[in-house]
Amino acid sequence: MTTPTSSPATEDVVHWPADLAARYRTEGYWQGRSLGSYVADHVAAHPDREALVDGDTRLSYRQLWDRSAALAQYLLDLSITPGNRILVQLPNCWEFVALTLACFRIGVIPVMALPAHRRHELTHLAALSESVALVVPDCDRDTDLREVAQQVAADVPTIRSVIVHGDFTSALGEAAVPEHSLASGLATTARFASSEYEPSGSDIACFLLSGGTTGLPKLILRTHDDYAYNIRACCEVSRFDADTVYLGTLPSSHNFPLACPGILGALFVGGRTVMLSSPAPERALRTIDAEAVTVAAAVPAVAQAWIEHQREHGTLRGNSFAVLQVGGSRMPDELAARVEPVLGARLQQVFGMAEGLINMTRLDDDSEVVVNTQGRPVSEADEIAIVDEAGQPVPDGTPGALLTRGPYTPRGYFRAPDHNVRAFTVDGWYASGDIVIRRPDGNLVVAGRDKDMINRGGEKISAEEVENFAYQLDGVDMAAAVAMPDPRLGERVCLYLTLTPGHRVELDDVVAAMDAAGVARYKRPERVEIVDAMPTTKVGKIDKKDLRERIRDRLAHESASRG
Ligand code: OOB
Repeated sequence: MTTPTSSPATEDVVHWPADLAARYRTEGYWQGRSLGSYVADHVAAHPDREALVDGDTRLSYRQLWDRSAALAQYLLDLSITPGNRILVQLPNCWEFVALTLACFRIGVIPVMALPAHRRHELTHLAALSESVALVVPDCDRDTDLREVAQQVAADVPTIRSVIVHGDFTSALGEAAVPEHSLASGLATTARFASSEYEPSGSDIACFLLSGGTTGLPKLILRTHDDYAYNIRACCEVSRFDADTVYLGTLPSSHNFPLACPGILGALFVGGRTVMLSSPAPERALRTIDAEAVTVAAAVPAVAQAWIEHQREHGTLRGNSFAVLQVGGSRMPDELAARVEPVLGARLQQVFGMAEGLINMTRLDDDSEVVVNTQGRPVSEADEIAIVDEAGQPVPDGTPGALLTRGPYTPRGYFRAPDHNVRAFTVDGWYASGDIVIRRPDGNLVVAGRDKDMINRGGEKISAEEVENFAYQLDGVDMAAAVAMPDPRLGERVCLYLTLTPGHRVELDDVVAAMDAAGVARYKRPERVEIVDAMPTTKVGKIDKKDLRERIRDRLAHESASRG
């Protein structure tokens, strides 16, 4: 342990109770192995089998393993050592997989930032995790991420280096810390002894990000043991095997495409992953045929785009495509019913969370279940409770708040004791904030939520975070961000404001304030409604239910009057 930041302090981490941890070990849920070791088995068994495809790059298990060793050595050479955190923000590319494996092999902990994150989010995540390095692409659309990374490094004293993927040659304005290139990392000769670095099952494997009901995302600590079980349980339910060809097209740092079973799942079973930088329908459907993809994962908005594209253009002609997993936000039943007839792939609904619990419909469920429910827990060791406002269990068929515990659902967020008190019960149940109905057959239907979040096509936006930006504007008295329905994305952000007399605030002003603060674009409100007063509940809180209904009715009225 070479620096003060080399391992998180124990008080920052909430562990499973010792008796339960012992049970999870004895019963084989936790196998005491590092995530990398599961992939290593396949490297040894069939080194030449193809593991990863990204455009023209095709890597066998052996080649992927060697590249991850080179990157691991590179991290070590940069004095990034076991227990250190690094903030990783990469698009879907083979280097993401090689780097993730590199971290898993030597116990460096990747913090899985999203490609859309900008200075505001990256600074918070780097500071909270005390990251020692940032790994970024050179740019994302029109944003120079090298510049952004240096701004973050200037604000977060633990950061010692920035590692750039892509063009690295042009001069940089002002550098707070030295830049290095991922390409030179890949050219490094590995010299480290694997056995010296092999993490144990209880070591931290990675940090995922919470969907965000509070101002800024919380960090979810996943251990090698629990995440490996998450992946294995999902592989079993999704029947992943050596013949699986998985299309990784949702942003890989999300739990769903990463580990449910996702990219890592395909590598756990000796299958193959095809990385695609965007889920745009034409290319995605062509890739499914060209690479004989068997399974893909999509959010409902992406599934809808694929279905429409297929109907119009008939792009998909082959017959490899067996399963389309859909999750991240509620899939309308009518859309669910169109998947198999149009795309020829069986639908698997996935209702999961980065905090743990994953529910899935089963591949041999009746169509009625697959179309109308979001499935059931993937593990027999998952505990779920559906409760009313007093915390009492509700009968099947009645909506209630979903609580969960289990071998891959951690007991607390990292360094968030105050928030943990609210998000977890004293008995360690995680309050998901989802309102669900359990049917007598055990399948769950997501009926709503009681968390203050907007789910924009699977991307989660904290209402509080948007409101905080509105409050920075002159003349804003009260602000309330709510979901407004959208036929494509499911929901978008509508911001209700009350203003001090004589002031004017428009959508552009809010967006400009968020842009100036370096906030990810997907969090931008897309409509502002000015009202004289906010409706309030009996206890005097802003009545968001009322606001959601108002904007829903208004949109319906506007669309009716457009004809
Ligand atoms: C996935 O993970 P997160 O952490 O981005 O978001 C979790 C939340 C859930 O609590 C729920 O509110 C919503 O996203 N959600 C769904 C859903 N899947 C997720 N709501 C309705 N229907 C669904 N099928 O989104 C995630 C993680 C792993 C696998 C799949 C999704």
